[in-house]
Amino acid sequence: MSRPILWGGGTVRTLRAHWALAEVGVDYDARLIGSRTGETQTQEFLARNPKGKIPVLEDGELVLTESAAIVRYLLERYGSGSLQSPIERARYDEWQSFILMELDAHTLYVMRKHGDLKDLYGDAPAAMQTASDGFVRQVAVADARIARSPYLLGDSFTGVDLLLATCLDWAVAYRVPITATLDAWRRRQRDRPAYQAARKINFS
Ligand SMILES: N[C@@H](CCC(=O)N[C@@H](CS)C(=O)NCC(=O)O)C(=O)O
Repeated sequence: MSRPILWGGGTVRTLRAHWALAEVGVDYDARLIGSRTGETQTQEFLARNPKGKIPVLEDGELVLTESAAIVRYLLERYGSGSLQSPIERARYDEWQSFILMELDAHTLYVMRKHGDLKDLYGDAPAAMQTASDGFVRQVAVADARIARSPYLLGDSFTGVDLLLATCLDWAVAYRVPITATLDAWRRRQRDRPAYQAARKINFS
């Protein structure tokens, strides 16, 4: 079978997919098209993802969009430990929904819209502040969890740890204050060789 192809680079969401590929050690072709460059709007790309967004993974017949779905697929398809029981899968889904909605979409992405992209979405200092405060309030549950467990689901690194670490990186880049516990945990994830390798490719 041909090597997987990963489309997209340069953002936190594309980093998630590169990181998952590095974790499982699969060789792949990186097509490092960028966000808001016009490269996500070509016929060639839209044929793969009509949403016009990166990342996109191609693996054989499978064309998969959405960074969290790509992470979960890669770790389950090529990784050593997959989620075994309905309860483990439920807990994974619970963390994944929380991270994508409360940390990524409702707070950090609001800051992106009214910060970096304010020319498009409008300057809204109050929205920036409430989003930052909202992140701090919501992420407290992850803080409490990792204060008593090495990873969100227990003793092993899973896709939801990868998603959380990327949101913490994103928060730090936006100067959202995070606790010493969260920052130490984030730094431990950044020490993973797969994270380092993925960052080099994603931000090259
Ligand atoms: N929910 C999607 C969001 C993907 C997304 O919004 N990607 C942005 C870059 S981070 C993008 O491709 N925007 C279109 C563009 O900028 O051309 C995911 O997590 O994969």
